[in-house]
Amino acid sequence: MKLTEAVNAVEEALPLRRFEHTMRVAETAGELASKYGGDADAVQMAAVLHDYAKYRDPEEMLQEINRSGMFAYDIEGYGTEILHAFAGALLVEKELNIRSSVILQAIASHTTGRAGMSLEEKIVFLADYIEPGRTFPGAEKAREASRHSLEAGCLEACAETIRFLSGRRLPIFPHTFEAYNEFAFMQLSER
Ligand code: DGI
Ligand code: FE
Ligand code: FE
Repeated sequence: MKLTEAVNAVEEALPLRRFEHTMRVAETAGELASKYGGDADAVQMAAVLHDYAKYRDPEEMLQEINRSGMFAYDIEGYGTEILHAFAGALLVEKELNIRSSVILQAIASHTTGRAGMSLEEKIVFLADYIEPGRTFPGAEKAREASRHSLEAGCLEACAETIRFLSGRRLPIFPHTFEAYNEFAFMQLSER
């Protein structure tokens, strides 16, 4: 699939505001890829498709995820917000015939992150967090850190997400903690 075809597919799948967010994520991801490297084409494609499943029915997404065997444990209790990332990867493979594991993995981890993210995954994860339309607390700090390194930016994004969720006493997906720890260890070893 060509990038322009992917743009058309998400324009159809998403309301305008979400489509505009998607385009800003793609632009931000492009900037990060030119600064930090990675497969720029894969990064672009993953950024364009990252929220493809955002407006699907949570029950259907959960079924899709459970059927895939992607997780050995039940992820239902972590809430519906994280489902679109995992389901998105499964659905772009199924519906849009995307086969690149680099692209699929970057879509799957864009919400929760995970330990051991590839360069491309880190870029999409961070771009989603710092695109210019993001005004929540922590976005500016993550933007600032991302000028220093990709990992420093990801650390801010993980830390703020954990703060946000724990502040609301919401469950936090283990991948987010694992990603946070990896980036925190890295930061410590640099001091
Ligand atoms: O899809 P976007 O809005 O562009 O951004 P996103 O994919 O990062 O989703 C953000 C939402 O996901 C936000 O409401 C917080 C939620 N979220 C992120 N990580 C976790 C989480 N929710 C739970 N319960 N656990 C997580 O680890
Ligand atoms: Fe998302
Ligand atoms: Fe997004």
